[in-house]
Amino acid sequence: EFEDVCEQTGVTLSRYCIELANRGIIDEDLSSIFNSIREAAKVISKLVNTAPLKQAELLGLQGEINVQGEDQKKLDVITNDVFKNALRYTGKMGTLASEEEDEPVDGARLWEGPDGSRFPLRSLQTPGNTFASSTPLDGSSNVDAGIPVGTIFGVFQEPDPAECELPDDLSKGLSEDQQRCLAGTLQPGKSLVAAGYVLYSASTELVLTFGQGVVGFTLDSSIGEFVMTRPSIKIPARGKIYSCNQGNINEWDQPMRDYIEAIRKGEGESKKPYSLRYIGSMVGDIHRTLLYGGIFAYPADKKNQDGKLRLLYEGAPMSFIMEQAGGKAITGHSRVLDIPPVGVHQRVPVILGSAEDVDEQGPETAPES
Ligand code: AHM
Repeated sequence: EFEDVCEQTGVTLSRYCIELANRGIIDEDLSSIFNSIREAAKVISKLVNTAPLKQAELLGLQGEINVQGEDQKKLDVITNDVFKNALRYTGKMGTLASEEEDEPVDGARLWEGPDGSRFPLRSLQTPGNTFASSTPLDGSSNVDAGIPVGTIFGVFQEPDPAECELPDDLSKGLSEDQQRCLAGTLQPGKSLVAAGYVLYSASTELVLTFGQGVVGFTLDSSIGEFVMTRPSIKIPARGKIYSCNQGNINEWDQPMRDYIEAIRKGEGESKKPYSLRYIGSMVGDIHRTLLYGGIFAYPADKKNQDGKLRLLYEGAPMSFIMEQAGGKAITGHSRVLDIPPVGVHQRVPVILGSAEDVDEQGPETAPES
């Protein structure tokens, strides 16, 4: 009977996670975290799809400014709550660092339900906590116009305490628990155990990696399930599309300007002129780059010396996915996944995509095997 069901639905994300857990590729905690991410993604997809019909409730500004000085949209705040609460109720999450939270949220606190009931969440004293980082609604400046947006997430396991001493200036004034929270949160991308994104577009696409290749699912809303549509995503070795905010070209350094000018005119290594495609939604721009090949860049510029994108919950998860698909991800100087974060909302220049395109742009930074 079970097989009949699978024949009708295809391989659902739930089944995929159960099978990986049965084979010991992921543990039950990670499987449970992904159950929550899946449910949150369905809710966010519904919110984004129906937002134009509920303008007063869902569209426009919240009237708050987040810790990075950006206006928060109503949907930024709502989707952050959806994502946070979905993860909290698993009882498996130690800490969540989010674009929309000034500081990492401690999953160890008792969580109070709307009726006053209190849910025990995993205590930070329990070894093997999970640390998650997320941008619940990336590209939200696009959302009022119905342009594609996304969710990005990364999952870390609790590091060995011996290996995660915080520098003095970061640990000053923090309790022991807070220090553990911060040390678990500030891990380099190469320590990610899973990462993924959800693209809310003409279809809702969920792409993930557990460090063994990249797999894509599409939401079948008739059955409310993510169904596997791309069992193994591999980025082409070279593409012919570049994706960046070319309006910033005068702010970039000379090598970046020269590179973009060269590929635009067909004077790059491939000798073919590249097309420009840029949505201004990282998830959409990277999804296209992953499937069609080419290069996506948000480089450092004169105004933003560290670029615009955030390391923990944008740059690192996307770089992990890109490398797992056979591509590369660099800052212009080094491999993004090697950078140890020193702040939760730290920014990083990101240049990622097809291996040959990234090599042409920057120094060779072969991923560690
Ligand atoms: P946002 O979520 O506030 O819209 O900012 C994040 C987005 C990324 O999705 C995208 O890559 C970048 O900002 C676009 O920035 P710009 O408008 O400077 O090109």
